[in-house]
Parts: sequence; C-alpha cells; structure tokens
Amino acid sequence: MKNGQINRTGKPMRIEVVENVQKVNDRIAAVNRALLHEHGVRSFNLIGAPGCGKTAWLERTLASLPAGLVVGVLTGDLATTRDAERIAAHTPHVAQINTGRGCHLEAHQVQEGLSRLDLEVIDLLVIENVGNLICPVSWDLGQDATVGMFSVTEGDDKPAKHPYIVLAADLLLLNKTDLLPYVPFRPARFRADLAAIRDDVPCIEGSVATGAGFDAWLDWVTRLVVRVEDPLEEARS
Ligand SMILES: Nc1nc2c(ncn2[C@@H]2O[C@H](COP(=O)(O)OP(=O)(O)OP(=O)(O)O)[C@@H](O)[C@H]2O)c(=O)[nH]1
Ligand SMILES: [Mg+2]
Repeated sequence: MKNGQINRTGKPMRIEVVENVQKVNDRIAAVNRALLHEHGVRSFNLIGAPGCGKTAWLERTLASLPAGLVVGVLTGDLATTRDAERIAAHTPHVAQINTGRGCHLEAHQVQEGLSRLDLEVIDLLVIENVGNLICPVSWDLGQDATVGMFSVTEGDDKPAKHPYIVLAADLLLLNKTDLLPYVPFRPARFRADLAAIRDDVPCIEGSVATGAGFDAWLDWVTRLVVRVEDPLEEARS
C-alpha cells in the first residue's frame, strides 16, 4: 500500500509514513558515518533524560582527555546555545543544533552540524542528544557507539521503565553518585533491573562532582578513538 492511501479501517497509513521517514533518516545516517570514517573520526551519541548531567559529564571529559586528542561536539537542544557555550570553554570545535519542538536529533540535522565542524582535525565527535530517554534511541545519526546516561536523582527504576536505551547502548553511565546519601536510590535494585534486561552491557557508576568512574570512562573513550586510528590494535591486544 502506498503512502496516503487509506486502509480497510478507513484510516490513513501513518505507520508507513513514519517508516519512510526513518528510511530516509537511515540513508543520511549512513552518509554521516561514511563521512566521519573517511576523515578518521570516531563518534558516540550520548542519550539521557533532561538534566541527568550529559553536558557536565562532557565538560569534565574534555578537561581530562589528553590535549592531543581533538574532540568535536554537537549539542542538541530544543532552544538556546547554552550547552554549546559551556562546551566552548573546552574546545573550539562545537556547534549547537536547535530542534524547536523536536524531541530528538535526526541524521539530517547532524549532517548540517557536521558541515560546521572541521572534520580534518577532529579525532572524536560527541553528539549530545536532546534530553530525552525515549525518542533519540530510535534515530540513527551515523555514530559508532551509543552511550546511555542515567543519574541517581531520577530514581532507580529508570532502566526498567526505559528498557530501549538499555538495549541500544554500547555503554551505560550512572551519574551523580555523590548524591547517593541524599536520595532514595537503591543501587542493587538498579543493577538487578539492568541485568534483567541485558547482562552484557557495561555500566560505569560515577560522578562529575567527584570524578568517580572517570578512569574507566576515559579508558573507554580512548579505546573508541584508537580503534579507528589503528584498526589492528584490538586484534593485537
Ligand atoms: N551533584 C551533582 N550534580 C551534577 C552532576 N552532574 C551534573 N550535575 C548537575 O546537574 C544539573 C544538570 O546538568 P547538565 O549537565 O546541564 O545536564 P544535561 O543532561 O546536559 O541537561 P540537558 O542538556 O538540559 O538535557 C546541573 O546543575 C549540573 O551541575 C554530578 O555528578 N553531581
Ligand atoms: Mg546538556
């Protein structure tokens, strides 16, 4: 059945339209991925609820990575350039994408964002998605890896209630562990829920405020970048 046709219930075929939009998105995502690899740029898409600490985590990351590693950042928000301004204190390679009412980034927006970055000099591209644990999971942007972030202030039930980010992630982060003494968050419950959904995804528990977990995180980031610079590295190690 073609777009715009009416099905037997008399209702328009809305699902097919969404599928077509996603097919277009996937094609542009593939173009983004090829462009990034052509320039030797590795990338990850950071997804988490509003205020879980994505930008703060990136600020600490940028301040901690070796100076020789050049990081580009695309920050996605409905409005304002505030996240890009925060990131600009650490790297000149940053561009803000405003989505208006859009609850997630799409590949064409990232494609436009990439045109504002100098891919010749960037080693790692970080895409901070719009604060949302739901929609961003379904939209490929062309990234190599997907990182999902939770924080203890959101409650320990979030993996159970948002299983799709757990299923999609290559790595999970649990931020704001410095606040554990002050919030009713049960780490054992959080870990058990995660394991019930998927037991093969690593989860780094840490805090921007204290730096806990950052050794493991920086190691993961460095390995992501090294893989593209020397694809044989993993085979040798
Ligand atoms: N105590 C504590 N506060 C944190 C930590 N990480 C971030 N915050 C605070 O949490 C608030 C939200 O942080 P942001 O970095 O803006 O969060 P975000 O996920 O980027 O938010 P959006 O981009 O709006 O979705 C800020 O007030 C941060 O200072 C942490 O590890 N511990
Ligand atoms: Mg942010």
